Amino acid sequence: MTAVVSGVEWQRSGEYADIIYETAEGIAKITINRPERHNAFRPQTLFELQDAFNAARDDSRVGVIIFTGAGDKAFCSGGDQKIRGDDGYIGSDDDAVARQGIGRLNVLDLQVQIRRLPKPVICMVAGYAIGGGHVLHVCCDLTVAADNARFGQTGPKVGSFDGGYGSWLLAQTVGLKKAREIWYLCRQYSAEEAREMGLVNTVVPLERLEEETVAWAREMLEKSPLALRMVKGAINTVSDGAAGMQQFAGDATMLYYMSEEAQEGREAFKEKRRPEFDRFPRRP
Ligand code: S0N
Repeated sequence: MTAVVSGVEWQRSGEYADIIYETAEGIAKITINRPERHNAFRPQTLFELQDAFNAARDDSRVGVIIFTGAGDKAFCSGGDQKIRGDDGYIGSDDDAVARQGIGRLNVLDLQVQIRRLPKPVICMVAGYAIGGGHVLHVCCDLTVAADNARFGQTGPKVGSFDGGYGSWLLAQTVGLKKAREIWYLCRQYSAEEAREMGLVNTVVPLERLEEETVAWAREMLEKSPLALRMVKGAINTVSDGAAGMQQFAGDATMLYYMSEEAQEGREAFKEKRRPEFDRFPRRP
């Protein structure tokens, strides 16, 4: 199915109940599609999001991902409080774990996936980015907000908290004092206030939201994909500690594999000869 929005011919694919996956011009757009609950997520939403982010990662035509919510009332209002059990969110009947009565907190896997994905992810926010939905926007590389956007955490008001990226990555983004204010007081902040505290990159009129977000994506698509990958990894390495280092080191190995020097080692093994590494400079 094709939909033309802001001059972009989005091509829909995948069989999903809670999300929409579309691609166009090297961009993947992933939309949470539960507007009747302000795009709150349930376990199935998160499994589908993980699948779509994987599809975008594996598609070599895709260079940038836009993550958004359906409608103009909310990007995402966090975990679906109406299906929250006593130990997490209770999934649907076809979920074997849910059938045992065990809840899930699988948003954490999605947060890590967004951080590890070696392509820029832009969060496109119209309306609310609240609770776990706010944390998802914090995990994205960039945020483009509409002028009707509202940001905030609700955890201490509704009996939850995010002590991971939702706390310390937020603190790294807006500073310790502001992060404490956001969590302790559970206030909502306008798009302009969010921009002033460095929580979003830009604010645009609602009617220009997608056009502007696509323009940012196109600008990045003109840049070197490997350079973007390494910069994303480098920035996240500092805040992700050893796990970030592991990702960054893996990227270094990938770049090494791409060198003639590494390929000489592989060829020598296959040809059962000594590798001729003296052909390569011992760089200063
Ligand atoms: C966003 C708010 C402020 C909007 O208010 P407004 O405009 O008055 O609209 P409403 O009438 O309230 O909402 C419209 C309809 O949407 C439903 N709805 C909204 N949010 C949710 C939600 N989160 N869950 C279920 N339904 C929701 C409303 O109920 C309404 O539908 P009707 O009329 O049919 O009832 C306002 O809606 C609001 O405050 N929403 C709740 C925000 C919230 O508290 N979210 C949850 C916060 N907690 C988390 O997200 C969990 C944290 C987390 O993800 C996590 C972190 C670490 C480890 C694990 C986890 C984990 O839990 O997985």
